[in-house]
Amino acid sequence: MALLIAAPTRDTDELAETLNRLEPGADIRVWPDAGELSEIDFAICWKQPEGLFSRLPGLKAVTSLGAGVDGILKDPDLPRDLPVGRLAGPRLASNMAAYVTAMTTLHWRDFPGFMKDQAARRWNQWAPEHPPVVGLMGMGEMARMTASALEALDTPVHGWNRSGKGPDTVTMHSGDRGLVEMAATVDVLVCLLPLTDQTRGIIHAGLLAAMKPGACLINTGRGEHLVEADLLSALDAGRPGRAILDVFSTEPLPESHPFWQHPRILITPHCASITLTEEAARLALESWRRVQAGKPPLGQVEPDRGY
Ligand code: OXD
Repeated sequence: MALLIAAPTRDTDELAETLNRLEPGADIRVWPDAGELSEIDFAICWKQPEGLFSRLPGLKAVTSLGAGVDGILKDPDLPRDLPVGRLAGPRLASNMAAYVTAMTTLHWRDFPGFMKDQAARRWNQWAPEHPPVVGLMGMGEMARMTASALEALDTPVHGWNRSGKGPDTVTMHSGDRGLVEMAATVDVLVCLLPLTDQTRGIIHAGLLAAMKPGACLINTGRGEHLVEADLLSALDAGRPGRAILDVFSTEPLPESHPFWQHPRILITPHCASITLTEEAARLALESWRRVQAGKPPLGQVEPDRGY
């Protein structure tokens, strides 16, 4: 029985070292040095190599090296009945809440404006009258903690998901019309959705045009939620007035990408909330033990639903 790490874009050596430290003697292998492939019964994957799953006949379950499973579920070689889990530690939701709250505040209090004032030695005292109204696309664990953090700042929170169900304190919306209505109501629209066939390209010209002039779009879901060309035209039209993007269709964002230079786009490098190595290793070992005991992996997802 062996655990395979197949995550070529991540620091796999550090993860392997941590797994070995936490579980001395465990058979931990790192792709492409994977040894006899039939011995592998559990895999931790992130942007795994093409064709990997068809080469692992003894695989009992796979887990994503993070909260999102889109990269695993879209793999054409994934066996349909293979249990898929995710590693979402307790810090993931609180880090996301911190990021969204910070970025909402940056927009609302216009900190980029104060930085320009400072550069020009200009004393421009002002503060907004009201807190911003925030709309959260998605109402999973990360969105719920984000909603609580925003509410602590007296921020009215709206939410959108498939069922229209959410915490009592959040004004919920659902359906295509509900999403447009929410976008038209809020000052800050935040995408926290999982990437599925239904949510790919969900932030397109039509939705952006519904936003209030000067509003802010924050995307911490996946780059593919946003139609990138539509955002550039929408910013030119002033709806939204600013975009804060943590995720991109191609990562790392290519040096030639027009987002880098755009005066009203703030870029962070997919760091809003990441599963850190120690936490990932502990959760992965727990998940592996569960699978060996005949239980589902931690955070098992429903492949047909996509999360
Ligand atoms: C994740 C991510 O899915 O980092 O965990 O985006």
